[in-house]
Amino acid sequence: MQRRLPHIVLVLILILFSSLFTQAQSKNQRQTIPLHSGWEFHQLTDSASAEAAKWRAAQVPGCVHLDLLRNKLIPDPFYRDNEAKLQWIENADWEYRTMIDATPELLSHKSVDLVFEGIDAYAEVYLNEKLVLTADNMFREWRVSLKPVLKLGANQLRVVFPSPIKAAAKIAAGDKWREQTHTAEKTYIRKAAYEYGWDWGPRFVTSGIWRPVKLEAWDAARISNLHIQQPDVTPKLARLNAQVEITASEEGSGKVTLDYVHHGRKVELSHSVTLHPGVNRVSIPLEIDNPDLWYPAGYGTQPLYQFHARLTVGKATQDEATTRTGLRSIVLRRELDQWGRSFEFVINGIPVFGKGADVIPFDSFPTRVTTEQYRRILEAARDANMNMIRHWGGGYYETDEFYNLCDELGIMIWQDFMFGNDWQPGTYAFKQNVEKEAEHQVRRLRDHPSIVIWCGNNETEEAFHWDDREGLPPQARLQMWQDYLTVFSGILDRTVNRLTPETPYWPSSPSSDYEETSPAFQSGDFHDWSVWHGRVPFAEYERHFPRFMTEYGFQSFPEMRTIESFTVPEDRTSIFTPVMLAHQKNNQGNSIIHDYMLKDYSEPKDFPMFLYASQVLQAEGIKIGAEHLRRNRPRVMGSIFWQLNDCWPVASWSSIDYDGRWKALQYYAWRFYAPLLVSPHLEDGNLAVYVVSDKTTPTHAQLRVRLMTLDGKILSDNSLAVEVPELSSKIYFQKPLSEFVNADGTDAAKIFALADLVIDSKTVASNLIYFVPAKIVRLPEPQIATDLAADGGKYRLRLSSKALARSVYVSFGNADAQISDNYFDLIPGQPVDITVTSAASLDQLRGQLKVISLVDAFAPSNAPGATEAK
Ligand code: BMA
Repeated sequence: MQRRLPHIVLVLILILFSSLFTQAQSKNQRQTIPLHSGWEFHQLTDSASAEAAKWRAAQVPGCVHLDLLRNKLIPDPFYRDNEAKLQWIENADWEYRTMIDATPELLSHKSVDLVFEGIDAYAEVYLNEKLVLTADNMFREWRVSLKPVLKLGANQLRVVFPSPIKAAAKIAAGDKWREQTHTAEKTYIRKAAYEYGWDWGPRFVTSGIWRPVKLEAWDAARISNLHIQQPDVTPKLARLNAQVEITASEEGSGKVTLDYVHHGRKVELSHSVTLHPGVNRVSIPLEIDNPDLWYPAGYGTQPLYQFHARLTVGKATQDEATTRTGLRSIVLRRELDQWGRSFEFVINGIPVFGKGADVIPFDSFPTRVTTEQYRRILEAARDANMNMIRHWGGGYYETDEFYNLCDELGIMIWQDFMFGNDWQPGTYAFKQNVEKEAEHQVRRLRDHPSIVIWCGNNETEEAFHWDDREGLPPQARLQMWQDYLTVFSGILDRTVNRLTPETPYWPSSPSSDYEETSPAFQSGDFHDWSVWHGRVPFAEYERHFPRFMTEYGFQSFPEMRTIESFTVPEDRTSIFTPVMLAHQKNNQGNSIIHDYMLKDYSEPKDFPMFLYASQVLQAEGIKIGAEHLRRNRPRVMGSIFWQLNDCWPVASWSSIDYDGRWKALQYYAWRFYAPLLVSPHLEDGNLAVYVVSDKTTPTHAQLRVRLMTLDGKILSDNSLAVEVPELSSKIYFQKPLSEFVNADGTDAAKIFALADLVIDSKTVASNLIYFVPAKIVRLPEPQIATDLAADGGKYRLRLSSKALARSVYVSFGNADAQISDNYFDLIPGQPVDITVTSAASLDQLRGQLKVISLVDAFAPSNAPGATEAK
């Protein structure tokens, strides 16, 4: 028998070999060392008390406000009216520090860089008391070589944040034009605009190392960027270029190996490179036959390709990089047509109607946003049949995680550069700063297939006419406009074109690309604020025909559970209590809601009912706008309402509140953004029933149109077979109103029309319409019957009603329950089943179940229609 080495010896030998091997490998390979531990912070001012000046534990990435909160030095910033009490923080100076342990191994590398993926925003960075960096832009990556300053052993890294308010004022003072242009001081530091407060957000001007910070040690060369350019993508063939950017410290020759997997097979390509000190660019052309194309949600799947690049110089691997992308072609089609110039996104050859909402930051303090929050909100967008969001310019460029999720969910992104409303400085230094920011962000984000457009700013083009700028001396105005064009139709446009030529660029939202001086709805995108800011009725939406709508909205309150999170009972007596007003950031916002409420319905009977009715008011209003926009495809090719989410608990235009709870609008969006929409509409003295299809194949269906009394009597019932072409909107049923309204002397306030689209006996879309304004309709007490039963691991709730019940709202008190539908209409005689998912028992749920509908929001004597019906 042969002698065998004992098992343990074999294992030891293996370990020894593999460690030798990894050491040999890592000797020259770029090393990344996160610097997230050991941080401390304190307030830095002469007058600071000993207590404030004490060093305390800090979290990096993070910010001053969260560190103060964690150390219990401030109360919860979102609670009641605490915001006002915390304004001192922005005027103080702050300091952070940690230690870097430089080992001989670290110092043996040719280069050791300190890399901040983001610093908010004005900061001075010292290593061992030597100033190594001054940062003034939270949207840039900052990289400095520490090699000359690092010493063996302990090194102190210190980051000083002077008050951003004072730092900005100092820089602004250096701009000789400022007196004439009235450019706001804060804009001289590139910092998220919403930190200074917005009409939905509190003011928390914070400071901090808000993105990861690390050391990067490398030798001959490192891969500084990997990008997959997609010059020509068709279903048959994708012609791509892998662009590998290599930063080298010395002359040399190397090899780049690129690999990816296609249809289960690994493909590997190699390319020799001659390296020179500095930046080297390598382009590796590749072709993928029958590529798996990436589609927006609703149009196909979202396959993603992972590309991996390895750089070797001599025998040693110097660096590796990966990037993930989806293959698709994008055209922003802008062709002359009978209405002006089209504005439609054509993805893989399909003109896609953009359906969605504007997205604002997920929190006033971005570093605490969790993966769950991103998922919850973005999946909710997808679940509500949205295929596009506009990532609004007053916040910050989101995390990789956010964009990855959008890629996976098929949510297209209209990506603003981060300029929100304010006029921007025109100094040369500012422009250079912006160019570097754009270069960094576009390079960082360009492989995300979800980004279908880059846009210069939010409403800055419009802002030229604000704040009495019309009255400025002509010479100043000319200079300002010149500066504007340099940034938004020069620098940013060029940067996008250079770095991601397949992605369209648009100068501003809204804009007509300078084709219109005032909105004529012929060209470009539009923000419709006639409703809300202009205080006109919701019906006004139907008078506007933008080619692409990027903002329109109406506020509502979050539901009671969310309100309870920041209030005490005395705050919850009316929408006008001081704390409720502190959580309303739009001037007069609660009064605007109240005015519309009285105009469209009447006074809700109490505070909880006001919250509910405000959500219905919002949802019904936006529904008018959204259906109008969809009915008008292809003239209109996008409906992005303001806004999807909140950054704190507040009364706002959002459809999902800060706690992630869906408002009525989110459920309504699910219906009005469905791929098949049936939309009854009163026009030219007719009842016209449209069917809108976003499907890419024709639909055969039955269209059923019924005229009913509010208490359930069917007055007429029409059914017709319809053949709905793909990607279309058309009227399929039309009748003069006189036939409905005057028939049998029927009172117009007591009837409604119901349109259903039925495929294989299944109703796939349903919608109703009154013949008079909602205020005149006197809804009967519906007496909703409920039946809650266990059903598999879930529950089934059956609801039925003898009379029309509008916006039926099901809740389970404090029990957490997921409800498959809510804020829906109950048609008399047509029971509805919804699924309830909850950990609570059947008895608990039964005990807490509450079902209300619109009539319940008003006292009977005061209900809509009460006076008219007498
Ligand atoms: C537009 C947006 C936001 C704002 C919203 C509501 O101006 O771009 O700036 O929050 O309207 O007023």
